[in-house]
Amino acid sequence: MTIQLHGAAGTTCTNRVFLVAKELNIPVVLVPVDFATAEHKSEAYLEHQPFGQVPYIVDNANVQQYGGNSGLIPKDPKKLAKFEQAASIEVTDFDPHAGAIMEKVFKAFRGLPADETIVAKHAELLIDKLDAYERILKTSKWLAGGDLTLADLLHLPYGDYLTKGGYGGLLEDEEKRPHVAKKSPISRPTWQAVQNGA
Ligand SMILES: N[C@@H](CCC(=O)N[C@@H](CS)C(=O)NCC(=O)O)C(=O)O
Repeated sequence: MTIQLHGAAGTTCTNRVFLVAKELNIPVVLVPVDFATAEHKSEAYLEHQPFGQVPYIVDNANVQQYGGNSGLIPKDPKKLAKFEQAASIEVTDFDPHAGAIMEKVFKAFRGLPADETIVAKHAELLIDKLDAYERILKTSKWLAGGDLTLADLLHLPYGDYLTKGGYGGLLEDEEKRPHVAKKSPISRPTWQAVQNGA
């Protein structure tokens, strides 16, 4: 049975799972969750995702079997440690700031004004963080070393909202952060497919 991805198209967390499924050639079908009616907060939904967040997947097979040899999560202990570090950097140093800027886009969807002071503060903090990314990528092909890992892919959906929020220049500044600008996996066909909803 095809795996069901219960999520909201266009949300970063849904797109992350969608992207990884595509990288691993796993067929998934998107089952839309209606944010407008707060379906993700309904009792029925909370049985699957106790935090009332998207996405969750329904898979009758064993989820662990996927991606085992894909290299997206390295097996070698040293490479695994580097991967854990890179994934942690994404979650703690990138997502909170990109996420705050992303709120601007989501508020605009709902016709609400963004708190520009908060957005500007996080953009400022993000610049510092991206300088650190530049230091990493100056000597490393990808975030966790010589091979592309899940950590590099995790970057894309939030990065996309930086662009949509008018802050894409931070990622594309070839003068200030040439390695960040050049080493993005943004051109991967799988990411293009996710963006096209395919
Ligand atoms: N750890 C969860 C986080 C999921 C998450 O934060 N989802 C957001 C969308 S990107 C959400 O559903 N937000 C709505 C809410 O929290 O009410 C995951 O990675 O799947």
